[in-house]
Amino acid sequence: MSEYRDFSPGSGRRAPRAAFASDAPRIDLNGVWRFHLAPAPGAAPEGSHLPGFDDSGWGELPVPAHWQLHGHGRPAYTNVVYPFPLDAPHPPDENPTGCYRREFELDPQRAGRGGVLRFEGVDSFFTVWLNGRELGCSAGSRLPAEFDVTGALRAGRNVLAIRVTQWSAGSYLEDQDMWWLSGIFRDVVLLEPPVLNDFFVHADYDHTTGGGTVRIETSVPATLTLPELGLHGVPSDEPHSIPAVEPWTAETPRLYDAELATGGERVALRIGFRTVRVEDGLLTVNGRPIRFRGVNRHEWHPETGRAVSEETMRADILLMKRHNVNAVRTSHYPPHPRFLELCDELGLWVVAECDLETHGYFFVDWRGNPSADPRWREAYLDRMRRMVERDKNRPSVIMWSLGNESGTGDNLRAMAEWTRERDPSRPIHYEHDHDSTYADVYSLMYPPVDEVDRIGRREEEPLADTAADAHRRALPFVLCEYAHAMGNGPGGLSDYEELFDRHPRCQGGFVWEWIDHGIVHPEHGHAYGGDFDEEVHDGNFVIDGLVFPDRTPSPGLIEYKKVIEPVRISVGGDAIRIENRHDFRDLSHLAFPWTCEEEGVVVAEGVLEDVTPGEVPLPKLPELPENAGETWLTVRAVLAAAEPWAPAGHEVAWGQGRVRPVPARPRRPRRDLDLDAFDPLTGRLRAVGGLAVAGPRLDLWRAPTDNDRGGPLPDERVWRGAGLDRLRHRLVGIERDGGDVVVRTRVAAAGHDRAMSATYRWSAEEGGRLRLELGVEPEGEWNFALPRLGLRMELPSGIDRVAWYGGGPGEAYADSRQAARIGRYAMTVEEMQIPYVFPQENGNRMDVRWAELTGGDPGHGLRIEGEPVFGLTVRRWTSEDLDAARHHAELVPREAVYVNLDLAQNGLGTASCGPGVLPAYRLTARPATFALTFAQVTGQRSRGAMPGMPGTAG
Ligand code: IPT
Repeated sequence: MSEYRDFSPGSGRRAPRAAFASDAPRIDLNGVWRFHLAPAPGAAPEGSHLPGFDDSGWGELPVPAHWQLHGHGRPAYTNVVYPFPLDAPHPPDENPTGCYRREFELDPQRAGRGGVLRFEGVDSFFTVWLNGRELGCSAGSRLPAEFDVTGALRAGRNVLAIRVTQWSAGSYLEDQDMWWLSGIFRDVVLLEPPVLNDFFVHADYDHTTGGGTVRIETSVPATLTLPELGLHGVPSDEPHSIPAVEPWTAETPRLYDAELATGGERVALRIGFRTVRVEDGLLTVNGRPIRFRGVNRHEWHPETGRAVSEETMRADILLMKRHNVNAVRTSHYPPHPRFLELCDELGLWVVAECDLETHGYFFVDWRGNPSADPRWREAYLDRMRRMVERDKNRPSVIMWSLGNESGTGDNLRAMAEWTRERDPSRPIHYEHDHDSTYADVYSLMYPPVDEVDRIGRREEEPLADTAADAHRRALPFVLCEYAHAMGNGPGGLSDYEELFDRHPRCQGGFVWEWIDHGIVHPEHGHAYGGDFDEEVHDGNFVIDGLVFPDRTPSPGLIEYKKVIEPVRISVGGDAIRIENRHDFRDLSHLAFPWTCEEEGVVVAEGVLEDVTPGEVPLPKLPELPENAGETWLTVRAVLAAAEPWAPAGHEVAWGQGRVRPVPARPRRPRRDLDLDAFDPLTGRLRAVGGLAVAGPRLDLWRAPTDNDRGGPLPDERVWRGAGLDRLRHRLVGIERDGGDVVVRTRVAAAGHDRAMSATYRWSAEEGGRLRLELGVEPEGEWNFALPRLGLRMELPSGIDRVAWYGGGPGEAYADSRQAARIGRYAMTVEEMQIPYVFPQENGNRMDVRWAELTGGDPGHGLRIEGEPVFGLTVRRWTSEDLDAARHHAELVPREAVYVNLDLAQNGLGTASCGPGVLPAYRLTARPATFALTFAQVTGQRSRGAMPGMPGTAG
């Protein structure tokens, strides 16, 4: 039981083999176990591995589970830094040790047949005893381990004891950016030893002939039956050519049911025919280059951590497929094996990554990195073997990844060499080998767009070694991580997508990452690093997913869905252009309904017939009256029939184009405006009609996003340094000019001489309308991007509904706005909020033409019209409240509604890990004018908020 601190990956284990279920009997050992957490391995209760031990004083713990999520010890989060000294292979002395015990009964008739005890995942090191006999031990948390129990198994009562150490030598190889969570967190099962111990399916597809070949290497001779292809009881080990098969792809996950038989045993399997190659500098499947529209997926559930149910695995895949995601990198360890079977079934490309990361050595310049230390060689190879052997029969797995962020070294090379030998059918990925000496694809994380562009043209910076350079330059390129989805963002997805479209070499990438790893917490809602008083931690860096911890899609996923849509629909001029961006499928599974909306109200609809890629003429639209409003044609691509991952009618893609412009606004007769409408001390408007307001005034501040807070020189630091979070407004003058009222102010922060002069020209128009023209003039040096440029006002708290015509339904920012479509929407103020786990700027609706904010009482409302558009944010707390809060649960509604009306906001970028806001989306300070009209809503209900209005949400 001392191996937890040596280099060896384990002892007493069976050789790794494929994951599969035969019809051999099995005993499921999941369930409630007796449990005791000792403070260190040496403190485990004496004799607690022996059958006679009295465990009546122990508690209970479910298997699979992490003990920290059941009241024993506490979760801890670090990204790169190890939470213990770099002292390999020694774990720290404070090494909580979980002692597990359970009994099971064995039918006496079965006892003689022996057994195999299989663990799918134990974090981080464990030793197993059956009936007091030590069977062996194993490290490698997210990898299976099997033990032969034949000599130890008894008829009747059996006692299984497991001791799991939280830390081990293996922990040095498991420094992934995630929570440190321990225990038996995947299934445990006792199998009758299978006759057929292992097999390796080779099922290739020849795209030139449409034929396939199947051959299955087996550990003992077996026969293969594949009824659909006319194979009945043929020797499995011989190649069988099939003249015509339907190939497996992520878009068309065609699986053939088959059966291997040997002795009396049968193994059901599902075979997918496909061929993966790197040829002519491209990664191809079945002869065609593919595009990754991927995500990095950690296994996560906010209540059970990395112990995830099949239901959760399926939920992930369905959500991915419904958001046009076609690929998963299993960052940074093999997932539960069932997940990969579901990927086979539902169709996702998988880059299967080994359970390996030594990132914390970065902080000591990679001194002592295990990747380059021969003493760790066996542990590295062991991890790779266990993954490849387990998952080799999954058609969805098209690439093996050696691990993540583990520097370089011969142990990695050895993993690659072994893998190439064992499975030449799949290319090898490893990002941190920047010279790609042992990888088959060139891969980077978080490069800026200009670098991706150079790589796309195969014009990247040369390597010193010309042979190595020639090798790498000939490889396909993927982004194993890009677009860090932390908090509000990522911005700039479409800029990457354009490069993937432009350069065949750029075969897409994997957004970092799929899910926020928040942990359900009684006080905080969702906890992140530091919430468990960890000594070292990395705060909310673990909250960086495209879905919230509860798997609600965040706006980042909605944007990604739009950016990567497999059909591009552009509506413009006098035609609709349809581009098929699938790698394999045509458009026959889609229907193309269209709607024509005048100011967001449907005036005509229909369905385009027989759509093929290319130009489709515009449908015949109704004649609209001379004074009709702005009109848009929206064409959608929806599933014509249900697919296993979504119902018929599910929207895959859409495009919109304006078919009639915004009508010219008639200038309304002006009235004289009374100075009394303004606060004489501040110059702020006091009411719109009968509705009391704290009138609009210049606002430059937003609660910094995680991306604003990232990068070498975070925007946030610049903004706070310039005092944008504490601007003061000085009234310079308020005067009548003709019938208008002109309010001049100077807006600046303590200690600074830079200022914005803001001039508000108010005019009264017929019908109680108030038009505001804001002129902004920067004074002094404003050599940085502004968070926002606009107005903030306060309305009475009775306002609770927002209806608008413009971009929606979700939030949008300059570099994350593809998913916003022009329409008419209605929501409550609460529904306008995006509940980022770590509070920050959110909820901006772009391109708003008009909005009506109303409450229960007649007349209790405000209409705002843009000239032509504005950005709209409505919330019950201020930007300052958002800025101060650390968890969503801390946001408490105030007795007012705060409304931001923006001319523009800065983009989002992805600087929390990666490049900041691109120049095109940066909001630079320059003289600007901005006009809006305000009017009291007098009807019972605003017209925008009418229920049942087509094109509305919420
Ligand atoms: C990169 C890691 O591979 C990933 O695990 C995660 O930590 C991500 O960053 C950030 O969330 S490594 C980083 C140094 C680019």
